[in-house]
Amino acid sequence: MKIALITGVTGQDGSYLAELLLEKGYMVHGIKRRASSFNTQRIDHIYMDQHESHVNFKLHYGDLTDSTNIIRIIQEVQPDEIYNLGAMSHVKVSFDSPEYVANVDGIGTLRILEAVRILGLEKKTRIYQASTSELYGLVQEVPQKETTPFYPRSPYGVAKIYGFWITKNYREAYQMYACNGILFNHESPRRGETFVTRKITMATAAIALGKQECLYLGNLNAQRDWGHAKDYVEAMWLMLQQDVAEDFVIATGVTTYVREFVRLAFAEVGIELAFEGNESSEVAKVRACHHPEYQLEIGKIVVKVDPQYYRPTEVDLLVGDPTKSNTQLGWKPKYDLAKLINEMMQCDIALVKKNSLH
Ligand code: NDP
Ligand code: GDR
Repeated sequence: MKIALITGVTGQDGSYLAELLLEKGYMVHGIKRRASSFNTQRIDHIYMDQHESHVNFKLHYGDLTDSTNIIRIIQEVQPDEIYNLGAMSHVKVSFDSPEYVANVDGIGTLRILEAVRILGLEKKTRIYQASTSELYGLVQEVPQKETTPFYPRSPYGVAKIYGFWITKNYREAYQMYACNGILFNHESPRRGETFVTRKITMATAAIALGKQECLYLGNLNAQRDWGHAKDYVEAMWLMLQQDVAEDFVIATGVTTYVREFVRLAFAEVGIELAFEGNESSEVAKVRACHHPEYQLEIGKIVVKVDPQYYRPTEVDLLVGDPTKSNTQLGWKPKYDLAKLINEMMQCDIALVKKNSLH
């Protein structure tokens, strides 16, 4: 039985990856942070009571800022594969706590690599590092691929660039099997509520059901290459099953404006929008309602731009070229944007209805 260790197991990707590895017959260990209230909602459905006889999913308390604890857990678990998904992952918030992000997202990666080396596990343990399309930042080339130069635009992107290079350096210096997945944005019904896609689908559901008046957003002109997290964790696993460790771009190859994502989410509940104004004064009004259940007043403003959500430096356009992962890993996403938005909207409509009952 293969043994995997996942940092960030309580996050969006960690939860889908844990499910995937359990399905594949792995013994899965995850690192969770101590919090003042429960933070395991995304994995509660796969967690089994430790007193059951057959337990193949185990959680350990830990934090990427604490080397002693990282070393101790890796020593205890002796993993065949480590997936380093733990991070302060919000780009806007990284401007508010830049030193913390450097510590967790940058040095945290070093702590994992060093722990494996200190414990003499270089030949046994394969490492996946959660790198990101935020490394590309300011547009240098479109679409972005493995050879495109990096130009990060946030403390998050800068911290992750350290994680990228230290992973590559340990691969070259110590012949470790360590690779970077340069993943473009991926979403799901489990996406954190403050990322733009989930913020939109949750608000659209609440507005359609009469529980919220208006959705306030920042830059509607940003373009992102959005995929589904379920497809992307499959690529993480594939990257650790190759003969030679390499870095791969994981993307759909299709980019969409934030404004268009808003339009598509409202269209899912039969609400047609008309956008008016520009940049910081833009609004979206209801043009028509085609769903018998969700009837809003025509002309009602349901989306407004609020510049407080702008970032000091923005990443305007991301679109990945997945040719290398398509050909070398045989990876192809099963979800397109329409299917992703449909799933997120269905889940958020159900969630708002459920919460309304309490
Ligand atoms: P989430 O924000 O949903 O999850 C992040 C996870 O990291 C959570 O489990 C969180 O714990 C944990 N974490 C945060 N700080 C620490 C810390 N100091 N020590 C240990 N664990 C910590 O992110 P995603 O699942 O979306 O992303 C997974 C990884 O992939 C991240 O590294 C992210 O930067 C990267 N990435 C994500 C992309 C995306 O589009 N989703 C694209 C490219 C890269 P808690 O639950 O307690 O907060
Ligand atoms: P991103 O995701 O920064 O690409 O990072 P996010 O969903 O936060 O933003 C995407 C784009 O939407 C614009 N935007 C808003 N964003 C948020 N969060 N809230 C708003 O109200 C809003 N309005 C407009 C943003 O300006 C941006 O252009 C995500 C994270 O998962 C990272 O961890 C990961 O590395 C990258 O994707 C790839």
